[in-house]
Amino acid sequence: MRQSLTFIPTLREVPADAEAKSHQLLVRAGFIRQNTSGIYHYLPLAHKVIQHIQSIVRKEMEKAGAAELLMPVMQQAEMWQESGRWYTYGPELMRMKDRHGREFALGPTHEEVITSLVRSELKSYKKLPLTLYQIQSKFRDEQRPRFGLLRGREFIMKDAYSFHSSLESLDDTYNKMFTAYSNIFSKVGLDFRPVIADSGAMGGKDTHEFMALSEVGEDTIAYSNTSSYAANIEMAEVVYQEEANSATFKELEKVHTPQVKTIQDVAAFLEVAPSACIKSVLFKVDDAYVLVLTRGDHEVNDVKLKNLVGAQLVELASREEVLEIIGTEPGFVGPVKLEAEVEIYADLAVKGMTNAVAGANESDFHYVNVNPARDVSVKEFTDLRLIQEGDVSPDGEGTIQFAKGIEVGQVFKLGMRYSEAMDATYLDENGRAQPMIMGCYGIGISRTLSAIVEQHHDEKGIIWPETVAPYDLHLLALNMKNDAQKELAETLYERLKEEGYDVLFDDRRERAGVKFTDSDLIGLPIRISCGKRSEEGIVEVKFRKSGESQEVSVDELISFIRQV
Ligand code: 9G3
Repeated sequence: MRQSLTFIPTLREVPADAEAKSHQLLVRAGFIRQNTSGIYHYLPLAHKVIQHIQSIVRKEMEKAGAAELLMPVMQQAEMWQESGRWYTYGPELMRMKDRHGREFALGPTHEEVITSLVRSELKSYKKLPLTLYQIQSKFRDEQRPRFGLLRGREFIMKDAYSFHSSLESLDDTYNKMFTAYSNIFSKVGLDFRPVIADSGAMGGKDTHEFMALSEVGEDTIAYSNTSSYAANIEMAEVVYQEEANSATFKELEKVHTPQVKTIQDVAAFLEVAPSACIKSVLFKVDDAYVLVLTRGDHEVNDVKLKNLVGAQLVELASREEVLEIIGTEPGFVGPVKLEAEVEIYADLAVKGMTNAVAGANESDFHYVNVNPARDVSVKEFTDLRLIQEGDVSPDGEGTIQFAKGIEVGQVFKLGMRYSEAMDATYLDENGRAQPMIMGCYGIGISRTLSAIVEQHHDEKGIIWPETVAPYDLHLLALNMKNDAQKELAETLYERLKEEGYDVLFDDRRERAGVKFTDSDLIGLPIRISCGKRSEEGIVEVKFRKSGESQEVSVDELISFIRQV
């Protein structure tokens, strides 16, 4: 493609509203432009990268036995009402009306749509398993779109759905998809980790997220420094070593702690370690309240709490609610002699505590010498805390470290969550109607593009892995007014295309400096410059990643390029 014909509006200055590096570079290098908040144009170079990513995805979907289709973006409200999600999703679900006033959702995902298609077409167990996928724009009205394509309101997703007559068959497809995802993210050049994740509102049980490591990632990954264990921090279970604690229980005693509220302040005031304090936090779970106890130096993992009590909604009780339910202000709440009718759950680490400090449920007072076994009626001791760096890895190998990740893919075992709600059944070998067992599998295509840039750039611009680079080669005629340089470049342009290379030819009437700067920004793997030595048939070949360059005679150029 000639640069004088295409559309690559590069910028010198960094766009003010772009925080993430990938957002800055994709805008400066002329790959994307924002239309409005969270909604982007994919300009020609970005569109090429998207096509490369999609073709890698399609090859792996084919290997996994998935067939591509394309479903409607406009989704009748009735389907969402059948699954119940019409009522559980809020403003994030884009809704619209047609000319007859009928309600629709703009597809954020397609569980309802694919289930309604398959249930009307597929009747016999002989037709299972079936895996279908599409690559399509999705719509989610994010409250805070940010970081360019990383969190948009309209984005491109590959979403696949599988249908089974047995859990074994689901496992088989899940594993095939897991392998396909690992191949895809390796091929596009991402440093990624599959992590154990929480299925959240999706229902179903097993799920893994594929995380591209990056400081701008919104998710925290807990991973072992010696084994392959990795989990979304929400899901990382904590391994407890019961410490033998032979301390004798001392007499419970109420002490005056005027305006001393936080664990740090209480510990300092009473001259004990935070780990000798019990933190008591009131949560609202759906429309009930529970008191959760953790050791003073630990944090409650509210996803574990949510899964424990089976709530839809888990949130911290407000100051007003604490005053109303417990009768004292936050900071003096505790589990001892609690009048309030709230259940008390405690993290396992609390079980072994002796002679601990806790709020006295009275402003300006705490208890010392609290022994949970004697003084507290705990409904259940269980793993309720957030894992911390340095903890033992749950698989027993190594210790936990944290990393930030960008979720670029997710695989779910859905079970019968949708087939039961929508009566999607098949006739089994005995002619009995059974709900289909489902799985679903997503890749954020546009998010993957940004994640690649996050991991592949330097201060001069993007460094595209050659598997997804918009073009293989960047051919520059440094001075188009110089006949020797222009002729040589034109000749090479034709030759390289004949050899099957995808070539971006900078034939613009611009100064060499502008061409070099743009070329470094755009980040194609190899740059061929026709400059001063064009008369001698010598060009400069430069590698974007290593920065190395060397002079090559044109008659060796093709074989040189081929070998690299
Ligand atoms: C909605 C809205 C936002 C959503 C969803 C539904 C996320 C929703 C989860 C999934 C699960 C899988 C198939 C591909 C892989 C991921 N955000 N999810 O269901 F209505 Cl507004 O999308 N779907």
